[in-house]
Amino acid sequence: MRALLLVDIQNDFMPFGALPVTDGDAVVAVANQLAPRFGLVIATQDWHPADHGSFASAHPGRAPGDVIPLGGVDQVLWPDHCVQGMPGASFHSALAVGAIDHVVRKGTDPAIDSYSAFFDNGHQKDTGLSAYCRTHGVDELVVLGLATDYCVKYTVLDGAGLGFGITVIEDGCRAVDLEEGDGARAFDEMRAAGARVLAHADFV
Ligand code: VGL
Ligand code: ZN
Repeated sequence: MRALLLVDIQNDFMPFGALPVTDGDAVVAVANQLAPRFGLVIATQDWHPADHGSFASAHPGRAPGDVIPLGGVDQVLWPDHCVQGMPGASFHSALAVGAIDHVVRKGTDPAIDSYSAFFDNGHQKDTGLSAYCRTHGVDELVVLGLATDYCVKYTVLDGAGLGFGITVIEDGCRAVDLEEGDGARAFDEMRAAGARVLAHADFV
């Protein structure tokens, strides 16, 4: 069975948010169009404690965009974003949340980030998503959301590595693009890992 996986469609990743993704709000309509075509819809939320180690503010003298070691892996530092329970962590108000069957919250451990919906960035802890999918008979995931070059990419790479069939809806994703071309390169990496990349109009 296939499920739709909506990645981090949260206020702080919208153009008006704390970690703005250009045109990030364009993914909401794509999510709302596709959701009714799925028997199971899963959504992730980036869900950080206020002192999360991925926040530049947690490291005196550091600024967003700096890279430091965190939890044994290289970590890009970000502005404070998606703090648990704050408005920035909520789903975009136009997202059809009634269609969502299951929410996965990630990035809760202050000592390590979790871009992927499956594992933290050091691949030490499992979020429980793969077990949830297996329990519900899900072997195919259709993925869209924010951001292409971080949480979408690592979710897709981990999902493919776990053996799920993965389709990424290209026009349902937008990139941070810290470096120009990061989003396009992320799609190349996802394809190389075996993911299908499709426009939502071509998805059947
Ligand atoms: C994300 C940067 C930091 C994402 C989350 O959802 O892609 N990016 N936290
Ligand atoms: Zn985050």
